[in-house]
Amino acid sequence: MAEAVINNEALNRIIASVAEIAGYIWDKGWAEKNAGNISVNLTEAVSINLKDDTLCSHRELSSPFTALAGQCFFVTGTGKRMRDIARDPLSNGLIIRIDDTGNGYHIIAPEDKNRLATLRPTSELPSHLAIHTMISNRGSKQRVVIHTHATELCALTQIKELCDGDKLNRILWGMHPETKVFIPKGVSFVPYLLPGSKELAAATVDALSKHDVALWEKHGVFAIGENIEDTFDMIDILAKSASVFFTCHAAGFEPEGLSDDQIDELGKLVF
Ligand code: 2HA
Ligand code: ZN
Repeated sequence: MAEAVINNEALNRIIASVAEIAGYIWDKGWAEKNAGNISVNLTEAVSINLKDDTLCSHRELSSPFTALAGQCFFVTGTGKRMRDIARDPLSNGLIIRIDDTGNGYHIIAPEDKNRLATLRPTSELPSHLAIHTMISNRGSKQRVVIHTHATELCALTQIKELCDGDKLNRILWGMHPETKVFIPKGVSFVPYLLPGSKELAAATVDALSKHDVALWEKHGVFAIGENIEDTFDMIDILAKSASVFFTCHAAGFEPEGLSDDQIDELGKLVF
């Protein structure tokens, strides 16, 4: 196996945070079976020094990611359950380094060859790497990408007349003051496309170039952030707003919502 030298302290902190948040996602009921996936750009946080990368297991990517050449990521494994990632993140996820051409990647960890035979990155790897490329190109500090099936947000995009960014934001901001405060740019709406497809990856990159959260029609949510806690919190806050909306409807009344002036006032708050 590869002679990879990893700065373990920084890495352990990040992996422990991934495990903690994966557990919350499971507890929330957003992660049936293998639903959802997480990736974290580790390039600056850890120094992974490949002494001999020819010894690492190498795989081709379905399309090249040249801008990410040499960058390292933690990615959850395809078919892996959030509840298992919470318990044992490095048996249910991988650390990969995009090779110097960007056409493939080396698997740095886990170092157990038997597990490597079956462990593959998330089926949404094209979306994750396309988003990391966009983030890397614009030089922002965001490092984390979370995809999950937040039930309340999935339900919102089942309402055809709400499938529009402006309409979704008006409802989400209106249901709770914290939503405008913590997600001031709101969400983008991505019309339904095949999961795992290049088309969905391209549409998601476009959506996340303007917002930190994208709602995938009838599927789930993608969010980007500087650390995994804050990224999860944005999804949690949005899910709260959606939950208030549905609770009011279930109780038989149309929620009044905050007024435009109240939402504008919240947008000016500085923390
Ligand atoms: O990881 O959620 O969209 C499984 C999925 C695919
Ligand atoms: Zn999904």
